[in-house]
Amino acid sequence: MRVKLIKTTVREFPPADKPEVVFVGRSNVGKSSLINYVVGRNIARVSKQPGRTRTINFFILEDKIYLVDVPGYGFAKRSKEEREKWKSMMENYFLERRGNIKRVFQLIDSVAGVQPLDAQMIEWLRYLEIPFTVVMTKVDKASQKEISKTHRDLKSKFGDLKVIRSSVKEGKGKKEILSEIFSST
Ligand SMILES: Nc1nc2c(ncn2[C@@H]2O[C@H](COP(=O)(O)OP(=O)(O)OP(=O)(O)O)[C@@H](O)[C@H]2O)c(=O)[nH]1
Ligand SMILES: [Mg+2]
Repeated sequence: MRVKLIKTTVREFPPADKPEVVFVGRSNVGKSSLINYVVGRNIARVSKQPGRTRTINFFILEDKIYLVDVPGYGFAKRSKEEREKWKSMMENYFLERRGNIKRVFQLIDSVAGVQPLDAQMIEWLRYLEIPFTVVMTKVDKASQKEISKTHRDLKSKFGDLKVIRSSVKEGKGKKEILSEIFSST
């Protein structure tokens, strides 16, 4: 697929002239990896260490859609000041772009399950009325039991949500995510 990085920023966004989709979730949940997998190119930076992505990164897909990679939340080793910075950066981003954001992919680690900050994020997306789809990541690392538990938890907390299961390692979920991107934009 045709994709390129066009902007790395904390508060100055590109013109809102193309629909945009965003990948959010805990630090290390696999946002940047999933973007690379879905577009078939290593364009977003990935790391074993949480906290890799520090800025809001805009990619253009097929000259018509913004894909946005953002820093994750819940990274325990961050200072209070850094957490505050994350919060104001993300609040500013979502408030400024909410009209342009056609879909959020909310990533949830299949093994770790739904954490309090994930639940907060989902509540916030609902409050902002931004459509979102949950992606359970790293299913290759999870047992059948863990996968079902995470899925069950999601349903009991948030009702009947659309949930996509993904693994970058085993190549799962690409078709579903791409079709969600193209049908939302
Ligand atoms: N086994 C397995 N590992 C994965 C998968 N997806 C990502 N990873 C690994 O998880 C780690 C974190 O991946 P990233 O894509 O950098 O995570 P991120 O959510 O962008 O993290 P931040 O930028 O810190 O917010 C890397 O070591 C990846 O190789 C997957 O589907 N399966
Ligand atoms: Mg990242």
